[in-house]
Amino acid sequence: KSSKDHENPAREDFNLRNKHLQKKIEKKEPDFLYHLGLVVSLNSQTVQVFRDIKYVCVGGTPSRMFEFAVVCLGALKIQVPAGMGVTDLCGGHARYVMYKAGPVLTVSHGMGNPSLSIMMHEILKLLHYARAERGVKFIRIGTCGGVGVPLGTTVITEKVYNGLFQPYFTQYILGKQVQRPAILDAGVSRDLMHYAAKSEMNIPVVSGNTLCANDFYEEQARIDGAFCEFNTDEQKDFLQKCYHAYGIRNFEMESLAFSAMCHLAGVKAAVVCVTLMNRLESDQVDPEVEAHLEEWQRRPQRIVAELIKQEMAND
Ligand code: R2B
Repeated sequence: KSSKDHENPAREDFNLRNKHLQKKIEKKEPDFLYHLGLVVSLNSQTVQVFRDIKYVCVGGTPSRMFEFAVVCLGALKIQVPAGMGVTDLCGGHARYVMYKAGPVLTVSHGMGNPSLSIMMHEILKLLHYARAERGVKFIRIGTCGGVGVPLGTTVITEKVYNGLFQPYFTQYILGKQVQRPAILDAGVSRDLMHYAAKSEMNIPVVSGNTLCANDFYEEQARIDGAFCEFNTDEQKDFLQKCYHAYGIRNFEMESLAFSAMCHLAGVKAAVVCVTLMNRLESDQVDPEVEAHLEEWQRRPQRIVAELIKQEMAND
């Protein structure tokens, strides 16, 4: 660290609690971020481009994250040099895609906590090697199943629960269960809610709790999977319990690992997802939703882009 870095608290390292990684860095050994397809080391040329990142926005699909990078370029009025498109910054054979729009990094994470967690390890290390600001905000934008809210509603998550209604992400490490608190940043969520609720946005939005499942079918109380060993009364009881006893307004599959890893790294995080169905009414996405899908999927993007635009204007 330079002495200047010590003066600026925002330049503190991420909480990467890994003494082995620290040794690797001290020995100036390169690190292969295999799933991003990048070989990096502290301050190396490859990582310099990530140094000014202030927002990391993640979402399931590559195309949505490309789209969001384009949305951010527009919101921040950033011109891409002529002839240069928005290009994927991941290397060959990568499992994810990653785009940069000024201070915003948009990254795909695939489906489920395990897929997201691999991306998070490598992105956190990448930002650490780049000496990016610890004040960076992580925001997940995605789709989900709503619970008791109209289709197309955007849910901004307050608390995240696992399938046992516990607010932590469980990992099995060296044959033991390790429970990591799944904590989001109330301030970022509140700011997102503020921008989302502006009348000109015209976006139905609620703040509520999220159940993060490790499966799309049985763990989300669907009866239309290849297997189902409960009846429809049990299904209804569970869904009612989610809504009334736990304030759950949506189901998705990544917010546990996302919030727990952000909390562990000491970065602020929020989750903004649009509902494609109401689980109190159906298990499947209605084919008629197809006509609205594009506009609905843009809703979390518009809210997050507005937050970024306003914050960057006040920076
Ligand atoms: C929402 O949509 C996907 C499942 O269809 C999953 O990634 C999620 O959380």
